[in-house]
Amino acid sequence: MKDITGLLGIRYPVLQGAMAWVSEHRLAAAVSNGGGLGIIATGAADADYVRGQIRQARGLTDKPFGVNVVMISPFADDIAQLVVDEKVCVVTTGAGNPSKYIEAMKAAGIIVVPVVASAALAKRMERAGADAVVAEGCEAGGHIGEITTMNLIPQVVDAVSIPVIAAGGIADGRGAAAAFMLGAKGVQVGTRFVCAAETVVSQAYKDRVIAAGDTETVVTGRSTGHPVRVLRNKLTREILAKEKGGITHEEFEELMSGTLRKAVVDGDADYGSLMSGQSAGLVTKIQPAAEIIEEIVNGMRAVYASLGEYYR
Ligand code: TUI
Repeated sequence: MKDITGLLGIRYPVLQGAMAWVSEHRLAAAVSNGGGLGIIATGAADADYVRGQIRQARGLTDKPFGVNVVMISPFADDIAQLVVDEKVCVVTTGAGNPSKYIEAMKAAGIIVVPVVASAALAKRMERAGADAVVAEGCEAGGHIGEITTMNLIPQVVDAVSIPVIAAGGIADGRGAAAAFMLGAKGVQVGTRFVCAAETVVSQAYKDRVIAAGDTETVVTGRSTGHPVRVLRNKLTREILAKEKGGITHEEFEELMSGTLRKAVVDGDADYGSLMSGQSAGLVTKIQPAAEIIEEIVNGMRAVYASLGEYYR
């Protein structure tokens, strides 16, 4: 079973999901140095900030790393041009359709891997020239689609010929092995890396992820068409109550503005947006990124070894 290590130039088929404010150059470099693919999140940051991040990452690793472009960012055009100018190895995209950028990125020699939440968009990405897709189920943290990973992965695998990387709900070797069973050729892990030792994430945010059980996340923004999975807190209680009463997209955006920074940087676990996937319940400690990758890979090997008993 060929995985995506050859395509991406990495040792293990494990990508670190882009997480705004969380996956800046230090985490991305640590993941790449650990044999996975680190990905710098750009969120709603401008091109100058992102250029600095790329250059600092290059100072910390000589391994390939990626940059994520968020389609709903006001700076998406600028970031798409920047990654071409900087000739970054890999670009992933999120929260929209990146078709218009793919040709220029491919011409610059970039491996382009859009994140999709449906088989229909995966097909469109293949036609537009994408090298692979990340199919992200709604167990993931942050901005999500509608379909669970268990159902999305095999349907995307059937819909396209390019490699499919699974995301959403994968935090250990068991989840990774399950994703490969569904036809994925790699996995992307987000939430567990929130608690990597190399992140700049506030201790309060990390503590909440570590303390979280299986039912600790909620989805805000469903009523306004921008569903985002986060850990429940005072902010989500107020937002969800307002959504029940009816709130416009603009009012919602106003209330949420700056709340991710509040969580990651300021450590406000009550009124910050604690983006997290449902796999928070599987995250039990802070550990170096390289150790997280090793544990996932060794866990996968253990699953495969145990399967032998039944399928030999
Ligand atoms: O993109 C994500 N997760 C995200 S993006 C994000 S934005 C942000 N938030 C706070 C601060 C700064 C930035 C937070 N979390 N995951 C990938 C993903 N993409 N999930 C779902 C989708 C998606 C959804 C709809 C992709 C395409 C789509 O429709 C495309 C179309 O037009 O058909």
